[in-house]
Amino acid sequence: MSEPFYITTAIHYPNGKPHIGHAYETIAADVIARFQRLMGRDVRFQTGTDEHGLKMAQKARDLGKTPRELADEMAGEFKDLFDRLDITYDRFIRTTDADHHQASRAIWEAMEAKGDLYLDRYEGWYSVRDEAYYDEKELVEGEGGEKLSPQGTPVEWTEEETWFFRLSKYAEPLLELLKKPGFLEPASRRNEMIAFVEGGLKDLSVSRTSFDWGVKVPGHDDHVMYVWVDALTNYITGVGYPDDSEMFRKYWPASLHLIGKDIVRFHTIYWPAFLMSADIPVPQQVFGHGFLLNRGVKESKSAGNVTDPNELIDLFGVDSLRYFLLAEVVFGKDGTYSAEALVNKVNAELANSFGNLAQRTLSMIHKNMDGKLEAFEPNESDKALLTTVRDACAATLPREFEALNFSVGIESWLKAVFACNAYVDEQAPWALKKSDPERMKAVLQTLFLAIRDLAIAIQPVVPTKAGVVLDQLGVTAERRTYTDLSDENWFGALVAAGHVIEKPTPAFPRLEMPEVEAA
Ligand code: ME8
Repeated sequence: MSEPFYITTAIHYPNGKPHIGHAYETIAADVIARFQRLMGRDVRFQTGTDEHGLKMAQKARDLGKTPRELADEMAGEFKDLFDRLDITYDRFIRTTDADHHQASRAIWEAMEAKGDLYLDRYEGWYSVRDEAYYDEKELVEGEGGEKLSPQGTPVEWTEEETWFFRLSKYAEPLLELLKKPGFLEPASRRNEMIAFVEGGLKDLSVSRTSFDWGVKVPGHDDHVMYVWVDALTNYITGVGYPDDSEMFRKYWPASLHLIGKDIVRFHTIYWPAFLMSADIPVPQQVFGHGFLLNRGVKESKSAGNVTDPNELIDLFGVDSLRYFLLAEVVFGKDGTYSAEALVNKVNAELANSFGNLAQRTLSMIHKNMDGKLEAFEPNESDKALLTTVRDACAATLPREFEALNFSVGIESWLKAVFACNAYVDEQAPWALKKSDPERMKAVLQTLFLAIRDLAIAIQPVVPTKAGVVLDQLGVTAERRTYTDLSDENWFGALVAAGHVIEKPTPAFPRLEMPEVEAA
């Protein structure tokens, strides 16, 4: 039986249209999901929308809509975008789903049964933008002397009767968890969380009475749960909690919660504490990726500098966007986006290097060999090239992707592409056509084998385009996993089947820079 792998993204606030940061996180999660499937794991992948809370309620009120109307409209935008981006999620969860309310009440009851919930009065600071409580000592001063959250968002003084969760009780096990290698990655995010716990944990206010857009607290209809309690619970709703189902046993604890660096506290302190309280195992890993900056400025709805990912897809295509984001940004660090950078990188690396390699090789096989493949004996330089390519595709790239070092994995792949192009220049198959036709065939077919490895390896990043190349090569859909890379009989079978290489059309055409609108 294959090993289960459960991956989740954060669930997105549908208080506006999705921006490129949302696309970035979900694409990265999809690359991981596809990679793990190709490694033979039994993957479950969940994404969705976080629809409750004051932020949603206030935004809907400003727009003259009900929160439900706003959530329906925007959840649709997120889902449509993820479908356009070829995101292979198994479930798109909405926190307004009925099974999610049931799961949220169940975890609440489990925490209550543990004696970890009590009623008291909350007095303190709250940021609606972050949906977060802050301690006085965490606040910073704005330009006009106003108090701001450490994230720079406005805070308001709040006083109301709320339920509290005994977070303070979990300081020791949380410290142990945070220090466990691999739990919180990248490691650079660990110290901040450890310092937060060591600074003293206060009990957490986990319900609200001043509005009612949320999951009702069991037995106390005048309280709704603090939005993060139900939001985090989405991860277990999606695998069948509270039922002790086969699905839950198979996929929980999650292998990986992929989230942005701004919400690490919620995922590595609050969430594990809720789970410990409810006697549910904690996730295996939380990875806090960096922010995507639009020419150096943080993309966000409130900052008004959002690039519509749909526009980027229209301009450049899905696979170009996926490739750029994964190859350009060091995963875990912040990254910068611009149309020029995207066009330049995609043209240099996909169109001119890999695309051109595949196009030239297949055209020459089509033209000079009537598209027919033959058994051949590779010489030393052919073997050396194939070893270089195989190492990159079957060893380095998978190892780096497993460790979520996407840009490093892609770099090793690209080096292998460059090695192929250098080999083409050295061997000059066009010249061999007259001087040594047998040698020309060996050269072209060596390249054919290399391109197959390269296309298989890069599938998680550019699934459609890699699929086009694999179709042109004649690699059947069920023989495209990382394990298939080491199947040495594959080429012989293709030759025996009399596969013919048709006249290829370029899988990676060059991108044009869009016209710049006058400022
Ligand atoms: O935080 N670059 O939702 P959200 C990269 N509902 N990633 C970004 C980004 C940017 N410019 N802006 C946002 C929430 N993100 C909660 C999560 S999970 C139980 C609840 C990331 O819509 C952000 O870090 O504000 C988060 O991981 C995700 O997008 C959704 O952000």
